[in-house]
Amino acid sequence: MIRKLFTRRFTLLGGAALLMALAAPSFANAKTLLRISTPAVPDDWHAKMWTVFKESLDKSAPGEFDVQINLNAALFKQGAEPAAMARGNLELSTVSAADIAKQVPEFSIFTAGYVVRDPAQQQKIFNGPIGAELFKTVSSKMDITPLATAYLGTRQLNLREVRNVKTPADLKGVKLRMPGSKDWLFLGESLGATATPLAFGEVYLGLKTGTIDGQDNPLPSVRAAKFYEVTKQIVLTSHLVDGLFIAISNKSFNALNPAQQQKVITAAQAAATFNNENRLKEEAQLVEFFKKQGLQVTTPDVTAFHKSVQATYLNSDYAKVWPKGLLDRINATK
Ligand code: KDO
Repeated sequence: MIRKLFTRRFTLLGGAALLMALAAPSFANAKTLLRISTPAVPDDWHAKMWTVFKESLDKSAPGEFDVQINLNAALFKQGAEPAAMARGNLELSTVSAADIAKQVPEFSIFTAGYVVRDPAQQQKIFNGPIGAELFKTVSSKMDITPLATAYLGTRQLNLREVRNVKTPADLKGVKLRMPGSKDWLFLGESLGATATPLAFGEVYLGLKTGTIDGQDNPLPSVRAAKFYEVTKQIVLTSHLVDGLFIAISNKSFNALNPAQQQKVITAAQAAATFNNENRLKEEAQLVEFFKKQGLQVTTPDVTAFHKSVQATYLNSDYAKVWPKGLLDRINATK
């Protein structure tokens, strides 16, 4: 009798355990997969911010999301993310103004040098009516929704060999690596250099071997990607107050319920805030760091760069597709 009871209990318990085990995979499947792909290197703030995103969702929606972070362009190559998101092969990424300009030509205004004045203005532009209007177009044309604006930093020149650079004329013949799209290349040319396209992940080797003479990036990325190890000079041109937009594929976003959508937005904003605060703080300290590493940090005639770059854009086809009054509205954003 006792034995029978024991067996019965055992079977019941065993059955329950078996049921739970069988049910487990479907619990796991019930989690919404959020794959992230970025070319960012692990030590850069816009890589670390994704951990903040993940932690925020783990806290606000425990067990609801499976956030998978892929750094170093491990999942999609740099620039391929928007198409992957539109197809539904990728849920989240950061997209640049140049990525957006490929499909929303008016957005090229933010790929132009010396348009956005500083990081504070950048946040006001994209968190205000200009951002709201343009993001609506982005969503309908690209099938992705920008959720928050991350400050990537202010782009500076970084050269392999020391050079006396005061004006754009001094960059004549310099093979300057730019990210691989026409808007980026135009920016490089507008600085007076010979722009050459290369993916971010190949820049270190390019500098080391001399296939390129220099590259441009914000100082925190020069540190995180260790470009200072293979270059001798930083020229503080401050030519682009650069931003990245944390974006989600519309397919994924529309599949979420309103409460989940709000949690994803909140997580993206927390990630951007983390990035922005840390990047600004670090950016202000890095000149000293690079000097200690033996680099020459020089200041060119920024007004000369500003004037020349601005004239190049205004005389180009780019300015023709900028909506009437947009530049004035940007300039008036304080
Ligand atoms: C770069 O390739 O120089 C760039 O800074 C361009 C940005 O838009 C962005 O893709 C960034 O690289 C990567 O996230 C790596 O930091």
